[in-house]
Amino acid sequence: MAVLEEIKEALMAGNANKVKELTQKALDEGIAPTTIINDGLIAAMNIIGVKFKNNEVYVPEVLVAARAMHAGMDVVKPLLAGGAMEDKGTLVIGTVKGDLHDIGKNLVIMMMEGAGFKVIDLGIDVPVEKFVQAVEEHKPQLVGISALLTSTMMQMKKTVEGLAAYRDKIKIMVGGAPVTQKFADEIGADGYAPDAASAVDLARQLLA
Ligand code: B1M
Repeated sequence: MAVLEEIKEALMAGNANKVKELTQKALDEGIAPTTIINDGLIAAMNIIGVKFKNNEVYVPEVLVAARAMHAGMDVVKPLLAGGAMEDKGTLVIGTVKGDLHDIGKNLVIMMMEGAGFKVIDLGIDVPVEKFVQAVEEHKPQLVGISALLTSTMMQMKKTVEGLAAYRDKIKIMVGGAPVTQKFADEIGADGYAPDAASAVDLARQLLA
């Protein structure tokens, strides 16, 4: 299945058109959509995640790789009727109320999607009630909270408190530049990830 290797290379190079073309070629060769996703698209995104963690690639490379992954996903997704894709879990994520930073959160989303999680993105400036509403509606296993300002870190605490009634059903992960493991422990989150690739590792650990 040389085409899967070609998909991986094109994705890591951030070549969206090539990934799209090769994904179609793989389908034409009779390779199953789930194999293309798991052994091509997600596998390449995992490698990017490791490289990102090791500072071998940076934010722009991750963004173009994620865009290339989406281009491939768009080709195979329509063929996945009936949920043929393995369900890795659902993440509801948002940047806390008062905070408009979303670049880091969006990177986390791309990595999580790249790893096969379903992600509900609540966006920025998200009040506690909107997190609660989304948990009620989407029944996720994971809730992710991002904050980039020291002044909005307390809103993260309020969000964790607001989700108290759901703690037997959800795991809460937090992150963002001013957030630390110590702070995560203090506010009672289940886990803290310093970067987007670690967020995927953390999600896997929390659901294991
Ligand atoms: Co603002 N800003 N900003 N800003 N901004 C910072 C954060 C700041 C450190 C700059 C500085 O002063 N040196 C400072 C905060 C200081 C503090 O609180 N200690 C600051 C400030 C003060 C402000 C304003 C108040 C400025 C003003 O108006 N006076 C204002 C606030 C607006 C608001 O939110 N209410 C403001 C506005 C903005 C822009 C809108 C202009 C823009 C945001 C655009 C956007 O996001 N769409 C912006 C930007 C771009 C920055 C900097 C330059 C870059 C942030 C960023 O995107 N980093 C930033 C300075 C800096 O960091 N150098 C700064 C790249 C990103 C990939 O990293 O977000 O840390 P990061 O995400 C990482 C990890 O933290 C982690 O994974 C990501 C990928 O590895 N992560 C998670 C993040 N969320 C996670 C969640 C997880 C797990 C991991 O689980 C759920």
